[in-house]
Order: sequence, then C-alpha cells, then structure tokens
Amino acid sequence: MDASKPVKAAKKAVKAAATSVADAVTAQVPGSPGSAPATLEEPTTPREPLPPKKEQGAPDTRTPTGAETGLPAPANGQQGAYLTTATGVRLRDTDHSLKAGPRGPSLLQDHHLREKITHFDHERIPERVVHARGTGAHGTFTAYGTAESVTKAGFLKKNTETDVFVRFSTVLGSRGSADTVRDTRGFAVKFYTDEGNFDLVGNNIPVFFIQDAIKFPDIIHAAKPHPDREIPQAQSAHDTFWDFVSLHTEAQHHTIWNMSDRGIPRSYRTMEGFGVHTFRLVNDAGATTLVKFHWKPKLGVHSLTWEEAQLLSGLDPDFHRRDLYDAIEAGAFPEYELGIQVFPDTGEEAFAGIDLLDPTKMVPEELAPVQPIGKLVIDRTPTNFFAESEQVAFHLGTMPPGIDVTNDPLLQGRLFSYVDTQLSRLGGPNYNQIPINRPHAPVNDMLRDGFHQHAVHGGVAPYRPNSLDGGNPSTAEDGFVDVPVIVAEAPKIRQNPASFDDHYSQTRLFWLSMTPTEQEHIISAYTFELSKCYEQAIKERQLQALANIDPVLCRQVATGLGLPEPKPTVPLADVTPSPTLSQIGHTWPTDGRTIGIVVDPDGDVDAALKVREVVFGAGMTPLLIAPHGGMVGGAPVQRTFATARSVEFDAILLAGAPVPAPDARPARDAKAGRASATVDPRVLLLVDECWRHAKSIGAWGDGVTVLQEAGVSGTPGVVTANSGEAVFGEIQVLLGAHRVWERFPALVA
Ligand code: HDE
Repeated sequence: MDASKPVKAAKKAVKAAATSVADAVTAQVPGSPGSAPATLEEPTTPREPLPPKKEQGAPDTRTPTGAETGLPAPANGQQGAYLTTATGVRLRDTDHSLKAGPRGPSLLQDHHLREKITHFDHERIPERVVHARGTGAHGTFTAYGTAESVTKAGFLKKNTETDVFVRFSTVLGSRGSADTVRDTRGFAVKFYTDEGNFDLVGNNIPVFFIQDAIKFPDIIHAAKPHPDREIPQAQSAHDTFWDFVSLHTEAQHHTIWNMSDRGIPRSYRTMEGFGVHTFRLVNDAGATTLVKFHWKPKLGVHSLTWEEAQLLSGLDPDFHRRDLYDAIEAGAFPEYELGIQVFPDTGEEAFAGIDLLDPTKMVPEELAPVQPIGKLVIDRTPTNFFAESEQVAFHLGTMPPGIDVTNDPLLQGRLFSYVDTQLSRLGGPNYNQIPINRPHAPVNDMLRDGFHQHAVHGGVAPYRPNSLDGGNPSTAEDGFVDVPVIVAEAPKIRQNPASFDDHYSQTRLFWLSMTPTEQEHIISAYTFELSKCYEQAIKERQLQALANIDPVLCRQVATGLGLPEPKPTVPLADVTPSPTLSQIGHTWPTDGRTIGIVVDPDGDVDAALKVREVVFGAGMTPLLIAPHGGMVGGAPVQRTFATARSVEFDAILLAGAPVPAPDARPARDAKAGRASATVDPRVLLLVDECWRHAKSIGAWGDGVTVLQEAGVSGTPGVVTANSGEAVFGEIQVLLGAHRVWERFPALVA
C-alpha cells in the first residue's frame, strides 16, 4: 500500500481550491467534521443531505435476512431536503412548542413536541457491562489460503475477500472514560463471511485473569469503581482490584501484562490481538487441529509512556479513537496479519507441557511460531457511531463451519454470556437484524417475532419437519460441524485440573523476557498502582505474589512502597525467556505518525513549509505549531503555543526559535510559567516533555538554539543538521524504533 497517495491527492486539491484557512485545513489535515466546509452564513436553500466524508463506510444495505438490496449506504440514512416527523410529515417549525398564546402554557396536543422529546428521552441504551468504551471501523480481510489444510472455513480459502467490522475497546471504563488508561484492550472482529458471520472476540493480551467463567463477575466487580463512591473510574489502581488479584493468584499473569507497556498502547494501530482461548479447526476431510489466533499489526507493537497516558486522559481523552479515524482519513490504513499457532489435536489438549485449556497460559512463539493466514486492512470509518460501534453485537458462538470451540471453561461461559447481555443492551432477541450485525449470507432461521422484529417472515410453518411450507428450510450437509469430541466419563464436580494450579511460571517468564527498559516500566507501574491502595495488608499480599515471580521485581516495588521484601513461598520457576514478547529492539514502518513543526513567523518559514511537504510525502501528518492561529507563510496553523501539547506528537521539529508570544504570560496560560527571555516558554515545555518521553527531536537553523536553552543538545535522539529535510530523514529512522530509550539507560538489579 502506498499510504502517501491519498495525502498527495489531498494536497493537489488544496492547490486547486484553497482560498481560505478552513478549506486548506479540511483538505490536508484529517479530522474536519463534515464532508464540506461550513459556510459563514446559515444556508437557506433546501438541498438533499450532504454525501458522507470520503473515508466513511457504513453497514452493507442488506435486508434483515441478509439479502443484498443494491442500494447505496445513504439509503439507510436521512432522506429528502425537508424536516419531517418520524412518520415523514413535513414540518414548518421545530423551534416553538404549540402554546396557548406566546406567553401561555404548552398544549398537550403538540404531537411534534411530544415526539421530539419522547424520542430524546429514550436515546440511551445500557452501555456494555465491560468494554463500554470502544470504537469501531470497517475493513476487508483477505485470506492467504495458508489455513486451507486445517479448516474448511470458506473465508480462509486463498484470496477470498471478506468485509469486516472491528471494534477496539478498554475493559473497565464507562462509555465516556478516557482512551489511554492502564487497562486491557478489546480487539473484536466481525467477519461477514458467505457462510455466516464469524466473531473473533479477542483482547490485546494473550492470557486472562481467571480460568473459569464463573469468576468473571467477581474480577469485574473488583476492578470496576468501588460500589459506594463509584470511584476510581477506569482504573486498576485501587484496593478492590489488588485485593482480588493478590488473593486470586491465577490473575497474576494477566496482571503483569497490564502493568507492562502493553497496558498503555500508543494506538490501536500498534497493538497485537489475541483470541486467548484455544479453538478447534476442522478441515474438509473432518480432521481437527487446535489453534490460537493472533493479530499482528504492520506498524509493530508500541506503547505510550505512563506520564503521556496520564496527560492524555485530560488533554485528549479520545486519543485512540482520533488516531484511528485520522489515520484512515489520511490514507494510512491500519493493517494486521491474522495468524495461527497450530497444535496437534491429540486428545491431551496440551503443547510442550502447556495446558491449552488454561486461559492464563500462552504458548511462546519460539515454541509454536505464528503462521500468517490472512491480512486485515481497516479503511473506512463509521458513518454513525451509535448505529455501528454501539449497536455492533459480538458473540463468541458466532462461527462458520470449520471453526469450533474447546472445553476451556472460560470460553464455555462466554458462549452463554454474549447473547444474554445483548438481550438487555439491545432490547430483545432480534439484535442480529440491526444493520451492523446483519450477516452477508442468507438467513433462514425459525426464530420468530419478539421486540424490534424487522423481518417479514412468510409461510405458516416455522418448525421442522413441515409439509406446509414445502419442507423449507432444509438442514444442510455442509452446515456447521460440532466436532464429535469424546467427553470422558467423569464425576460431576466443581474442580479445576491440577495443571491450572501453576500461577507463577509464565508470569516469571514474561518478566524475564522483558528488556531492562521494559522492566523499569513494570516496576514503576506496580509501585504506582499499589501506592494508590489504602490497605497495607493488600500491598503486602501483592508483594508476596511479586516475590513468587521474581526477587528483583519484588525488591524494587517493596522499596518504592517502603515495605519489607518478603521471601518467595513457592520455588521460582526455571523458565526460558521468550524474546518475542518484548516490544523493543525492532524497526517498523512509520505510516500515519504525527509530527509537530514549531514555526517562527519571523524566521525561516519557507524551510518549515518545505519540511511539512516532506512529512506529508512520507505518509505522516505534520501539524504546524505557531504563536498564533490563522496562516503562516500561506499555510494553515493547526496548533498555537497555547493549544499544543507534546503528547499528541510522535516527534517534534524546531524550525525556528520563536520569541515569547503576547499570550506567554502565566496569568493567562499556566504553561508559560517557566521564565525564558528568548524563546516562548511553551516551546521549551514541548521540548522538555518530548525529551522525557524518549521522543526524537530535530532542529536546524535558529531551532538549534531552542535545544540549547532547553538543555537537551547532544543527547541521544536529538538531531541537528543543515537542512530540515536532512533532520527529518534522521528523525524518520529514529521513529522506526518508536522511542529513543538509549536516552535513559536502564539497569534493573
Ligand atoms: Fe468478554 N464480554 N467476557 N472477554 N469481551 C463482553 O459482551 C465475558 C473475555 C471481550 O466490542 C460482554 O457484548 C465473560 C475474554 C471483548 O462489543 C459480556 C467472560 C476476552 C468484548 C462479556 C469474558 C473477552 C467483550 C459485554 C469470562 C478476550 C467487547 C458486552 C468468561 C478473549 C466486544 C458484550 C465489543 C464483551 C462476557 C472474558 C473479550 C458481558 C462472561 C477472555 C473484546 O458478554
């Protein structure tokens, strides 16, 4: 994919048509709200609804029973030029209720008032119990054909293209919570295959907190805000969470992933996805294979720093949504490969001594490599958040022939929960008829009636066998395969297999697989979170769990908490680290990154604008940062010194040394608090923050003096050269590794 193509096209459009700041911003930098710029005057000429924005997708216009209508997507949206009631009657006025005289009471007969208010009163539906905060987008999955030998699923046959809808989410927070909190992320994909939908409902962490679904309400109650004060929102840094995971030590493996950088992804585009459970595939010949599903992002796995995550929660709580939508709009389409780890289905349901039914265990890639089976490209944003991201309903049991479940007790409970939750969330049993959930395959079930029934079923015999509807529907020889796995004769008991008792070996494996830099982050995350607990006993109990993972980890956290370091109560596991678990030490494409360019209107503006073009050409988004809004050198300014903050940039370029702007006064802008005689103090703050977040920083010409004033000259990842292009060339290379960790040597001992 040439990510820069749409960007180039947008640039041409600007040259042709940019007559105002609004036009220029709309055409080049993603994020403008409408498909046409707003006019200064209120438009008064009736016209049809505007077309969607170029990057917007929508659910296929299928009937409730999966038939193609051939209609364009806007057919599902508002129609005509005039305001109407819900029943299509045109209205003259929607701003005044019908009253007994201008000062009189409103009349009960005002059906428009009542319709409008009543509908508004019912606009909300229950948010998801977990994963309430999320965001979705459309894409296409193309199969490589490499899974054909293990599954008969048609969508995995070579070169088959399948429409998908993806929803990314956090777990703990409410719908309006911040994107960048420390949490697990959901990675749910609905494939609209020709053989019915397939929902792969995964997370960005390959293991789970608990081994049995019956404990799900318990872990979630513990992690959600306290029931009395309903705080803290979207956090695990509180007593009930740590109470549960320290008492319930099977949760320790998932918890260390959350405390690692995986708990604060940079972007949904730089996040892995995992099906977590082991699934059973069945091929055309009926042979079965056990697999674990993995999503691998093309851009690599990258994270925020903890300070960035915290700042973003306030400065841009929508950071991940915005990043996803802006990247799609800029043509930097997020890409992931779907892969499988393959295990022989020998009946033991274990591989290399790892119990494949235990969802707190993963299989290191060094032991079972992930084999790519297809590619997902996300290339369309939703047209309507509620209709698509909110109403999409995933269910683990939505599977086409060729994919089946295993006895993982967590998976088994999920098979019940997802349908059940939609009944109250989406108001009844017909949620699969909502446009975003409609299959792209013919639906002929014998389910009838119920709230919000959109299908108009014909016939008189919704039962089988029947002779009155000609025997329709028939059962199919090539239908879903329930693999006839032998269920051992066994007592009816509430008990786990003994292998589930090992809670620490893979937790230790994860710790030992991290680089020292990543270990520093883990230590700091545990210390931060436990410091937020009130109860000493809970901190001590969790320290005991850390002692069973690793003495160094335990000692460092104990030091931070000011508590003694306990001795392990179980022998430390002798494990082989898995370097593939580390995020550091590779280089990756940089598509869709955001580069801040500080420009001084009194300096060399041309050089800044030249670099801006180069950044666009490299498939990234440059944002001009200037002392004031409007235009600089004929180009639109995206951020003023008052509005810019380091956390939205992956790197910054200093194209000048702007003197303090008129608003650089602490009385007006607290960020201007650091005194500086020569450079605007907000620019120094920008440099400070980027520097301590290990981001690369470039400067040329007068910009070099800013580095000196900020005291960062000559440190790793701080680049100077003769021209902006040369500086950006080096920055691009540094960005490939995501951060400049060499700036902060790590030594965990
Ligand atoms: Fe979920 N989970 N879950 N979960 N889950 C839901 O379903 C549940 C689990 C996951 O974007 C709910 O429609 C139980 C593991 C994602 O809409 C609910 C158990 C994994 C999403 C539910 C688990 C997940 C959900 C809430 C333990 C990773 C968001 C709303 C047995 C493999 C999907 C809804 C979306 C959502 C139940 C454990 C992933 C309540 C009982 C393990 C990505 O049904």
